[in-house]
Amino acid sequence: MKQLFSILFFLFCLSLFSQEIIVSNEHMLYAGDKVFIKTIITDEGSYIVDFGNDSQEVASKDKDWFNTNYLTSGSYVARLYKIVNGVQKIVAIADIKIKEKPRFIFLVSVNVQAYSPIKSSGKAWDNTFGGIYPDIYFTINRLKNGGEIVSSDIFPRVSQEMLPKDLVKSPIKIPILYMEQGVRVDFWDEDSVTNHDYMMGWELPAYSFQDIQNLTLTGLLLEADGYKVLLKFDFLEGQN
Ligand SMILES: [Ca+2]
Repeated sequence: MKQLFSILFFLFCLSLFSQEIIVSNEHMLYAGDKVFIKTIITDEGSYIVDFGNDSQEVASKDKDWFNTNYLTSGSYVARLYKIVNGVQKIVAIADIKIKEKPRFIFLVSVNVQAYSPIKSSGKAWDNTFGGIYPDIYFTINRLKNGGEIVSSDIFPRVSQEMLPKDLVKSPIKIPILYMEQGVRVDFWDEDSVTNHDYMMGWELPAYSFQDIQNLTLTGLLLEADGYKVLLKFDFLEGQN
């Protein structure tokens, strides 16, 4: 019984005085990105956190948030040292894995959830022999220099009842650089006889790499004038 109490007391002391290093944006760590690191220090002692990339900072109970970056991909170890009588003693470590920054992002889904049932002129999308529904496709162009990145397949006669409709059959590869410079996405009704009818478009502004990472988590909902389209992006591990 006495031994059990000793063990419990030991564990209690350990929890009270244990120090930790936590890497906050752990799910996506790319070379060159800002990496947030938090130390958990429960006493008033002097500490040094070594990020494992040749940089160190003083840490304490009151200074516990840090950011650093790792310029090349690979495995790193961050260490927290406590300074006791001038001697550094490791009290916590954290493994940090840095991935190569991808050069491409993939558009994996373009989900049309709503579109205006009539053209801006007030007429149905197609004439009587073509049916009243639009034959939808989309294009993506660079904002800079206007070059076309993709023109999708045509999805014939997409009725309101068919919604939501995904217009991506296989992932579309887009250079990160283009996303960083900005792109625009436009939706069209294909017409074989006359000019294609313009449906709706959006300008996607210049993104930072951090914004692009967020897109892969949250997608991008485009909405205006009766149109609603959800774009989903992914880095598709191993395809860069
Ligand atoms: Ca048409």
